[in-house]
This record gives sequence, C-alpha cells and structure tokens, in this order.
Amino acid sequence: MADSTAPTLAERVVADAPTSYAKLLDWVKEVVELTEPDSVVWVDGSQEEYDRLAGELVEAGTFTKLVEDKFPNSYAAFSDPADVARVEDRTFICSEKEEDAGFTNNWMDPAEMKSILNDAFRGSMRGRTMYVIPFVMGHLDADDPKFGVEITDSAYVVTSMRIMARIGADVLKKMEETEAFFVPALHSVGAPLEPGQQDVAWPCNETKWIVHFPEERSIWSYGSGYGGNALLGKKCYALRIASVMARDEGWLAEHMLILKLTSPEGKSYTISGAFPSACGKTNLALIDPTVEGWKAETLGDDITWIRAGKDGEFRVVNPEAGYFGVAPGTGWSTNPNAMRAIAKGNSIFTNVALTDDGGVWWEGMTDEVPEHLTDWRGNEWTPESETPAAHPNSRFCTPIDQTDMLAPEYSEPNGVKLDAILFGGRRKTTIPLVTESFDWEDGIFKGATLSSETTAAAVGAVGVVRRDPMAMLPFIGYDAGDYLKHWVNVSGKVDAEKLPRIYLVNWFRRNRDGGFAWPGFGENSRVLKWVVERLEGRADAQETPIGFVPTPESLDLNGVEVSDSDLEDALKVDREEWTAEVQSIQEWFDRFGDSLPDSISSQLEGLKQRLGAT
Ligand code: GTP
Ligand code: SPV
Ligand code: MN
Repeated sequence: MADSTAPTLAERVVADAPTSYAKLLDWVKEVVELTEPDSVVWVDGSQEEYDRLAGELVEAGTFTKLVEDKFPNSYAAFSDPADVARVEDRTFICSEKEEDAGFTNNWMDPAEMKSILNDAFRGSMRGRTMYVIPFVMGHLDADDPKFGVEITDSAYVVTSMRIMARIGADVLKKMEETEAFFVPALHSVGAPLEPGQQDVAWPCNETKWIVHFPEERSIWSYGSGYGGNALLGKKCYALRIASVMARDEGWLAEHMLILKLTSPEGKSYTISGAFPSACGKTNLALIDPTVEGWKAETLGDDITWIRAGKDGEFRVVNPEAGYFGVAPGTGWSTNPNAMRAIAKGNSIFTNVALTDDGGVWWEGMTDEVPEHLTDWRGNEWTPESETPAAHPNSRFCTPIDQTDMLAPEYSEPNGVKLDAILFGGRRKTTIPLVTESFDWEDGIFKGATLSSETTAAAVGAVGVVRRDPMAMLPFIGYDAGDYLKHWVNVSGKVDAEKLPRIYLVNWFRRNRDGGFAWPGFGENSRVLKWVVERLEGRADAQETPIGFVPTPESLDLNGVEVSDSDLEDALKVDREEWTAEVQSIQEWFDRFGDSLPDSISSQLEGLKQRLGAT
C-alpha cells in the first residue's frame, strides 16, 4: 500500500522546480495530475542536456547517430509511416463563437473540445517522462517578448525545440521575474506504456488532435510527434495563436521568409515572402544570387512577425531560431547555403534515407544518386526502386546561426525595416513570373487570392490548386475575412509612403513543352533585382490588367540561358487563363460571405473591368 503521507509526484515536482513562478507551477501540477507521467524534467536548454536526451533517443531506437566527420553531432529519426506531415483535418480553432473561427478552420465548442481532450490526455503520459520546456518566440530582449511553455512526453520534441526556438533556464528566469504571460502548450504523443511494455521507436496515436483555444491563448496537441503538429512554438504558437494576438495588438504574424538584399551600389533592402508550405521559402531565404554584384543574406525562412516601428515603418523579425526545412530538392547545386549550414552538424533529420557509410541522403541532395540506401521506412533502396528514398516531406532541423550568410540584423530584438513583400505560389499556368501590384489594396488582393498546388507538407492530395490567402490558409487563428480586414487596417499603423510594395511571384509556371519556364533557385535573384530596381524607380515594366510585369528587356538575363519562348511563357498575361482565374476568385470570395472586406471585393471588380476593357 502506498504511504498516504508520501508526497505525490505533482507535489515533488513543484517542490523541486527551478522556479517559484506560481502560475507556471499550478499548470505543471495540473498537467502531472491529468497525464500521470513517471517523472518530470525541467528543460534547461543546455548542451549537456541535449546530448543526454539524444543519447537516450539513440538507445530507444528513435535516433540513429550519423557519421561524425560528415554530420557532426547529428541524428536521423524515422517516424511512424502514418505520422509524416501536418494534419489539417485534425486541426481546430476552438473560439467561443463558431463565426470567429471562420470558414477556413475546423471548429468545435471549447467546452466540448476540452472534455474530449481531458479524456484523451488522462493518463496519456503513463510510463513516460514529462518535459517542461520554457521558450520564447522572438528575442528574449524584445520590447514585448512572447513566452510559451511546452509540456511534452517526447524527447524528440525537446531536442527539436532546442534548435527551433530559444528555450531553457534564462527564458524561465525572465518569465518568472516579469511574471510574464505565457502560452501553455500541452503535447502528448498519446501512447502511454503499461508497466513492462516495450516502447516503439516513434510512439504516436492513430487519433490526432491539434487544438487551439484563441481566447485563452492555449494549445493542446495529441497523438502526433511530427513537425508543426508537435513543435508547438512553430505553427501552433507563432502563427495560429500569434495571429490572434496580432489582431488584438495591431501587428501581423505571417508565413514568410525574410531576405536582405544588397545592390552593387551597396544599398540594402529587406524583402519578405509568403509562399505556401513546400513552395520555396527556405530556398529563397538562402538564395545564392547568380546575378552579378548582388549579395543576399538571410533573416528567416518560415515565419515573420511584422510590427510598426517608431519611424512610421514596418519592421520584421523572425521568431524562430532554426530551420525545419524540406529536405528533398535541397542540394549543393540548388541551395548550397543550406547545405553548408547542415554540414556544420548539430542537426536532426527526419524521414530522410541513410547511406551505407552512416550519412543521410535525399532526392536532389547530390546529382549522383547512391547505388544503395536504406530508405526512410528502413527498406533496402536502389536507384531502380519505385518509391522515393526520402519521404517527400522529410526535413532537416538545423540551427539558423550556422548559416554563413545570416544577416547581422537577425540578432536585432525588434527587427529590421521591411521594403517589399512577395506573395508566391506553385502554379503551372496563369500567374506570371513576377507582377508588381498597383497599390497596397491591390497587393492585399493578390495576397487574399494567392493560390497554389498542394504539396506533401500536409496530409492529403498533392497537386490540387487551392486558394491560400497570404500562404496562411492552414494557419489563420481566426476568421479569414477578419484577417484580411486586419491586413487592410494595419496599414494605418505606418506612413503611407513607407508601406512595403507588394509583388506576386511564381517560380513554377510551365512552358509550352511542359517544363519549367523559369530556371528558378539562384536565378530568382534576377527577379529580386528587378523588384529592387522597381523600388528605386529604375526598371521598366509593362502595365497589364493584373499589374506591372517586366518587359523582357528589363530582366537581367546576363549569364543565364532562357530561351525567348520560355521568357514569353514565364511573363505572359493570358486573357483566357485570367478569365478562368477571375471566375475561380469569385467562387473563392463567395465563400467568405459578409466577412470579406469591401475594399478587397472591389479590387476584383476593378480587375474584371480592366480585363474586359482591352
Ligand atoms: P515549408 O517549410 O513547408 O513552409 O516550405 P518552404 O516554402 O520553405 O519550401 P522550400 O524552400 O523547402 O521548397 C520546397 C520545394 O520547392 C523543394 O523541393 C524545392 O526544390 C522546390 N523549389 C524551391 N524553389 C524553387 C524554384 O525556384 N524553382 C523550382 N522549380 N522549384 C523550387
Ligand atoms: C509547413 O508545413 O509549412 C512547415 C513544416 O513549415 S511544419 O513545421 O510541419 O508545419
Ligand atoms: Mn512553413
């Protein structure tokens, strides 16, 4: 019989905690009582702790240690084949009112959802260690640091969070000292262990719940250990919950990369870019410019927080500390900057293939394909195999400060002035290589109607065109129409002449033979050069019904082979394609009902008129 006077685990955890922050201790105690872990670890974020956890993950079979000379201090993990991407149909925004979640989100009544989640989490950490990870998205020294605490029963999540966010003891200290608000982010793989039960390498649950309570600013994630489902600082906090904070506080939380570009004259510009998942943010963020004399430095590859600065300008900051980048297609020829960062080690690879000499490989990493591999499922693989060696959504998780071309402004707690915004998607047809908006409202219209063919980053069909406003469709934490209204309103926070100019880009348009019309990757620097020259009032453009498109001569094509017909296919504004596009945009807008701002629906009317007029 247990001694009824012995302290419970929850009581011991509180007594031994490295903090006296009552609000946090209360929550931790509550979670221990609900989930019933075997033990609790307060994560301090140190290297020793990381190495210890990685060692335990190797022992558990979750991690494979990679060959030290090629991939120092790096590991490969292989997930359950049914846990490989974000699960959008299991993702919920549980606002008090259904209309506040809007038509782009799944919704359930918060009380009903809490009851389901309480049942799911009850005893869900039995037989496991529970980790408490204090983290901050953005800088600890920011004017308004955004804190969170993730509680998880996955050591894989702890090691990955240490790469992706600023975590640990100093964050906890500041949180306690300032009695800061923090987002409670609860995660369980949903695989409790009975006494003596053997664990599996990748525990997870068939049933998954990725749930956000926007009013209470809390996150509950159950059943998955993968990426955006489980690293809760990323999409759940820095986009879904942060977008709600941003709406209430007058800023923007966006699915954007940030790039600093310096011209041969030494003038620097900051450009952010919103492209849907697996549509080229990491690649553009780490671009190696092919165009003479231009220098690129990166600030971020996935998430951007945009706030008004003191001088009437928008400033951007990357709230993350690492890359969780798509592995396939990242190679020495397409993205050498990413490859160099990865080669420095300290990385976690998930669902890539293993080489026979203890390294990793994925499609597109090298031009030469290895003769023999172990694929992401653990099967023998040769070039004759019919399935890819790496899962299409396999990822590298690498600290951003290993990037040689990291811009020094990355360490500015309150960010850097924003000069231009790119909206981009993956479209085989219709959308030209680059189009400059007529003005801010037209730019928001271009963002609101952004569309892309779906990718492997989320579970579901691949290659289907869907509208993805500002590349935020799966990440807007509230009503999509209100989100667009917020974009319109937030422009009032800065001086009109300091509003960034907005461009629509498409690296993926096909030519008349079905190939890519534009070479992409480093050659996208030629488009960036045109964008900057437009900001400086130097580059030519032709005015079309959809905006300003480069004249063929205005793009610098020195040193690249692009045939006249490819260039024409990349730049053309085709009336027939746009007639169909307008129809499809109308259908998209109809789904918003009353919630679509007039200033955006009137943009569609303007476009229809311009298309009809000539
Ligand atoms: P998330 O991390 O899911 O948000 O994705 P991301 O937007 O950062 O996508 P990423 O840069 O990882 O690119 C995804 C895929 O697009 C990779 O397979 C790339 O090889 C491919 N890609 C990126 N840029 C280009 C380009 O300019 N042209 C072509 N053809 N493919 C590209
Ligand atoms: C995305 O899907 O947009 C990602 C990967 O960046 S994940 O972190 O899984 O959301
Ligand atoms: Mn992303």
